[in-house]
Parts: sequence; C-alpha cells; structure tokens
Amino acid sequence: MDFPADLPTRVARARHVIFFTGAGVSAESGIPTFRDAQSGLWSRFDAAELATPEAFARDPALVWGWYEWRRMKVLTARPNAAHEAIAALAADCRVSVVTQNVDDLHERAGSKVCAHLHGHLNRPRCIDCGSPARHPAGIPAVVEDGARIPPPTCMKCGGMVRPGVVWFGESLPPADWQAAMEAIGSADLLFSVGTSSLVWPAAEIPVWAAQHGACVVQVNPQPTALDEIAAYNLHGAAGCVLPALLMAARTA
Ligand code: BV8
Ligand code: ZN
Repeated sequence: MDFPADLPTRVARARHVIFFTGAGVSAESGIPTFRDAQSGLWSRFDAAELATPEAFARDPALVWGWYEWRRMKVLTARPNAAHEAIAALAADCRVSVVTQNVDDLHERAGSKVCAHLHGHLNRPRCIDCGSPARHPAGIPAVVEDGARIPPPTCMKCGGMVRPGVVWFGESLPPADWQAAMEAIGSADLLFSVGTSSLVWPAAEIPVWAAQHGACVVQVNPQPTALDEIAAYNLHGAAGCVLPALLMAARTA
C-alpha cells in the first residue's frame, strides 16, 4: 500500500498519538456502522431516532431490544487488525484512544481507552437511582431482525434499567470529555478513523487537535467534512490502512 512519502516518518517520530475512532473502526469486525446499523426491522428506524431518551420513554422494549441486538453483535465479534495495530503502537509511543464507540473492541485488542465519549454498551444503569445494573449472563438470544425485549428492573429500587450509552440530547460524560481535552493538549499526531464526523461535540476533536498543532490523518473509505482539515486523507479501510502504515513507520 502506498502512502505519502513523508507520512511513515511522521508517524515514527510522533511522541503522542491520539486515535479518535468511530463506528468504522469496528466495521471489519462485523459491527454495523451507526448509519448502516439499520437492517431488517431496524431499516424502518433512523438510528438517531432510537438513540434518544424520548424513544426509550415511548417504547423501552423496542430500544432495549435494539441495544441487546447490538450487544449480541459485539459479543460474537472479535477485534480486527485496526484495533490490534492501534494497541500495538502503544509499545512504541504514547497513544490515547478517544472513541465514540460503545463497544469494547479496543479494550479486547489490548488498548487502554482514555475516553469513551458516548458511553459503554456494557454498563447499563438504573434510569431512576443510577445504580449500575448487570446484563443477564451469556449472549442475548436476539433474532437478526431485532426483538422487543422489556428492559430489566433495578435490583435496588425496581426502576427501569437503561443502556449505559450517551443518547442524542444527553451531555457527554465530563471525565471522558476532560480526558480527551487533555490528550489534545499534548498530541502531535491525531488519526481520525472510521467516523462520518457528523456528531457533535465529538466531531470538533480533530479540528481542535489541528488548531493545537497536531498533524491530522483521516482514515475512511469515504470523504467526510474532515477532508479539508486533515493533512492526509487515506481513503481506505482501517483494517488495511492502519496495519500497513504502522508497519511502514516501524521501518521508516
Ligand atoms: C449533546 C451512543 C448537548 C448511542 C451516539 C452542536 C453541538 C452540540 C450538540 C449538537 C450540535 N449539533 C447537534 C447537536 C446534537 C447532537 C448531534 O450531534 N446531532 C447530529 C445528528 C447532528 N449531539 C448530541 O446530542 C450530543 N449531546 O450535545 O448534548 C447537551 C449539552 C448540555 C446539556 C445537555 C445536552 C450527544 C451525541 C451522542 C449520541 N450518541 N452514540 C448509540 O451508540 O446508540 S452517537 C453515534 O453516532 C455513534 O455512537 C457514533 O459515535 C456517532 C457517529 O457515528 P460514527 O461513529 O461516525 O459512525 P457512522 O456510521 O456515522 O460513520 C461510520 C464511518 O465509518 C463512515 O464515514 C464510513 O465511511 C466509515 N467506514 C465504514 N467502514 C469503514 C470505515 N472507516 C474505516 N474503515 C472501515 N472499514
Ligand atoms: Zn434503581
């Protein structure tokens, strides 16, 4: 795979690299991206419609069933070569993973994730008292076209349990946001990997990193609004581009 001549050396010399990732980094693990998560029953729904407090209030079993379907996808998936290349780079330099994803594939590849900006599929909590809840053991038996599954109830107060993700209209977890801001303060290279750069305020992160002097490299088969900000746009799949580039950097 060919890269701009100076990019492998740029990566090799980086002291602190941020990987800002979106759903596309998990696509090659078989996890539908946010915008094409809609297949079967879900094709009748706009994901942004389902990922809201209003949708959960209106039809908790539909929304909980959607998250159980996604959790089943993640439980039956494996980290791909992109997740693994990101984890491996941490042996050579400081790496901060700032992800918009709610799956745990970065962690399962060995990365220590500095910020989960949009929460975690694996951290359900009570909508009333906020107590952490637990998913039933094993893999959800959710049929492909999705199923209405009534959410569990809180062991502490009997309230309804909700997914531990950040819905549209909800603010981002302050500690994760703070960690991402701190990383921007000292990063000299930021990879934006597999995100349509359409969800705010996360979409600002590569822009702020560039303003702080970091070199921004985008990895995405499609162009996005970030193309005009990024110093390099690598139009390819993360699972091919990242291992090849990080390998080239090792021998640069
Ligand atoms: C908030 C968790 C305010 C749930 C998600 C300006 C400022 C602030 C807010 C707003 C604003 N303008 C609008 C808003 C509101 C809103 C927003 O951004 N709306 C959008 C639709 C316009 N933002 C919010 O509501 C945020 N909250 O601002 O609160 C506030 C302030 C104070 C007090 C109270 C409230 C919260 C947003 C978080 C929403 N939750 N996820 C869940 O997962 O179900 S967002 C969801 O979409 C995903 O988590 C993901 O993070 C996000 C973006 O999706 P991507 O990851 O980019 O995935 P997508 O499918 O879009 O793209 C995949 C890309 O991968 C594509 O480009 C594709 O080409 C590429 N790809 C495919 N295959 C590969 C690949 N790339 C590489 N390799 C491959 N193989
Ligand atoms: Zn409770």
